[in-house]
Amino acid sequence: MLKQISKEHDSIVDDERTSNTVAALKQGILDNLFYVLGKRVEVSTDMDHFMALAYTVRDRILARWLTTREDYAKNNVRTVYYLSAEFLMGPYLASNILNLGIDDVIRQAAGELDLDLNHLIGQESEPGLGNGGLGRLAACYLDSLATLGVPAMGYGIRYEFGMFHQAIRDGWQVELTDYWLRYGNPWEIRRPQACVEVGFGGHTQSWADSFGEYKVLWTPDEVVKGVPFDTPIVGYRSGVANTLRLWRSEANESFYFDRFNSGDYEGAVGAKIFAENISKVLYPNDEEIRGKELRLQQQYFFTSCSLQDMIRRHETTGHSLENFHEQCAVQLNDTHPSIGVAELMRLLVDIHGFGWDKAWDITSHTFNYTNHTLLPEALERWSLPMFQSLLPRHLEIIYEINSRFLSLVRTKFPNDEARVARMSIIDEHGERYVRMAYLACVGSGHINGVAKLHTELLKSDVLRDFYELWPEKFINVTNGVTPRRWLAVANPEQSELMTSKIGHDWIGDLDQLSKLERYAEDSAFRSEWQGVQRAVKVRLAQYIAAKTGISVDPSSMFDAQVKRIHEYKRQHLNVLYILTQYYRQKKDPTLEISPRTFLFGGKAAPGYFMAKLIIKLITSVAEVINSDPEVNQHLKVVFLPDYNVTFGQLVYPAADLSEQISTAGKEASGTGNMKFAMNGALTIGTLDGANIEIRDAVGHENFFLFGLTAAEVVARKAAGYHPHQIYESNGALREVIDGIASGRFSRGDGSLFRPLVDGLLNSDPYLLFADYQTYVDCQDRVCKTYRDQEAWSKMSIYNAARMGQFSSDRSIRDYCKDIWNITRFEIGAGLPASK
Ligand code: GL2
Repeated sequence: MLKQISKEHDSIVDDERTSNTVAALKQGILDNLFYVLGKRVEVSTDMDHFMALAYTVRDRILARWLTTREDYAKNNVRTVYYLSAEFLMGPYLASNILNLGIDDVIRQAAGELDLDLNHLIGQESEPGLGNGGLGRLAACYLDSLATLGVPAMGYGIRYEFGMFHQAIRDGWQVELTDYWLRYGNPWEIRRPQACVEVGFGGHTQSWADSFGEYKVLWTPDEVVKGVPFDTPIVGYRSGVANTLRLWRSEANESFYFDRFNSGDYEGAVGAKIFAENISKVLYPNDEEIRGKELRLQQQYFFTSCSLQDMIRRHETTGHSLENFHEQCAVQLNDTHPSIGVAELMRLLVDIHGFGWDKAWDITSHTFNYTNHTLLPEALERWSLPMFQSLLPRHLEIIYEINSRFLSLVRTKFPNDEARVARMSIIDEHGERYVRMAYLACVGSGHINGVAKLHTELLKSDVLRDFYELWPEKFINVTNGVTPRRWLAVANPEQSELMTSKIGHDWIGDLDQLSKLERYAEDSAFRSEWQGVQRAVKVRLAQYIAAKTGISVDPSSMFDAQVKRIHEYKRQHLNVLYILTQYYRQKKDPTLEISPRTFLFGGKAAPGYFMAKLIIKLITSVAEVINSDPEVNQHLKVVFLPDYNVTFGQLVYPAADLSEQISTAGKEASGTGNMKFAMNGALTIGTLDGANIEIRDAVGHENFFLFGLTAAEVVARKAAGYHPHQIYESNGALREVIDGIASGRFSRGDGSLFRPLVDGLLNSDPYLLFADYQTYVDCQDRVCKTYRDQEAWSKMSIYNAARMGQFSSDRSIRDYCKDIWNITRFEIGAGLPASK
């Protein structure tokens, strides 16, 4: 009976209720408003309308979501599991509408209900479940996996509080809580039946069983429940909807009530708090993880939940765990989930009864590791006592992995104990630590960097010993970004123009953009291109005025640096140039300079004093320049508060110039650099991260290059770097630095920026002074070029047309081919075959 009803229901789902006619969509919005939100039209708000529309769109996703899952199971497919502590998804509505291909009908349906689609899209607050590039990359990859029809699932944490909101008060960053779930989340579905349990603390006991086999029992102190929340990830017109499964930690009822019933009220409440805290908040530190126990709890929590879930799924499709690695390719997005290596060993050996060697064979063929950073302070390590008290069984397993691994090192490199000490997963120098990157390297089949230079530096420096041991494990996969969100959704004006010339295939195949190249020489096209750029800039200017009260001139050059605030990214180098221009203009008001609007956006980690001071410097300089009538006709400086994905969608399309000015050898790849160039911005940049590949792709003549190379940076430091000498010998630089130090930009307070100025004069670890003059000279070339709008537009078109390789579709193809061994893509009905 139930079957019968369910069949009828399916056909209704496919045909009537969720069809894509304007009438059905209108009905869907009204029904969801009434039946799901419990609101009558007359009293409904903008937020209600957004929610009703979101549910209406989700209704159109459900059938393909379930079918995708069933098809994967039926076809016995090898599946990619992308484990990431961060998924910075951005708002879903516009992207889902595009990927489903229902933009026109939805717009019409909304219009007929007197609703403005763009306005509704603007109501969605984004889930800020990531810090920056790393989390956003994970989101782009999910989009591409679904678009290419690759069986895949993202696993992470459903943080209750995401990345903080940034307000600017008196020029300083202030952090405000992000309660993104305030109005509910229309995209997710809670799946309580798929809950798992995760243990923490306690002790282990070992014994030999009746066959003489060594057995271990771990008895944790605390057991928490992981509850999955699933969100569909719709592929661009691929018929596929994959799943993002995020885990929420909750108190395990039986543990909780046991304590409660036995009168241990404090213990009961403590257990509940312990459990619920785990998925409470995202750590807002980009690239620097200090020894916070809660962070390790988070990492183990979501990794264990995910591996248990994979094993359950694997077994329910009738497979033996012996071939787990043939069906499951697990990607570690940085070291955050690398505890998974020890956890899978534990599950296989302790729970499922495998011998060590077989378990290791499965484990080391399951995982692959992506490294995302060259900064030494970002390489995670956990103090041994803390690790031991939280994960005692895992530490034993890591000791065993390490001892076997070090024997291998000794065999390969006899009589080299220094190497053995360097490579040990346990850092024995002084206080003892577990080195998570090493655990990831030992337990993974492949190790990849995220841009060519980055991978080379991993091989020659950060992971050199591992490269010498296992050169075949190392591989480069340069990052990419999804053209769906970053062009089609973010820049409808430019998209429409491109589509009018080359059709819309570029959205699913970004290499098609090369067909635009021939239009670069076409002056009629260039003037259309300029018109589009102008319209997009007007949109951003209106937004800036509304948000900050600053009026900017859309015909000035929009020069943007939006990214996390970090010394290595050198937002303050940009400020040194702005002040150089300021002094030039003050000295000679008749000086011809192209009007420029400098746009900054980005958050500083709450405990990172220098980054916060850089924000204060930018806002202070902005205050002086924007209110000085002698210069504010030519120069404007804007700090855009609370930079996030939504905001990025406004900024990337509107920029003329993209600032990618990190010290060479520090930025692993960057992905903002790609988003800007795709949208036609020209780059001023160093030879760092993916800038190098972008420059090669767009043509050296279409890229403003300056600065030391990574090798020169190292040589310069080795030779003894004296920033003070540069300051002494460069008059313009001296004037700028003295100006900052004097309090000229801080209402006379000469002490405010002292830490920043002293840091530069005395050590300047990121070599701002060494790159200062070439940066200024390069900026002068930028100004000159911008005066010739025809030349600029030509360069801009070449930039956009040559960015095909920076689509995340290309990156995902690389991962499939070189790392995951998934070769066939058949979109829709026939899915990729198993290996
Ligand atoms: C980062 C790198 O800094 C950045 O260069 C890279 O583009 C992204 C994605 O690979 O990863 N590493 C990191 O820890 N964060 C990044 O953005 N937060």
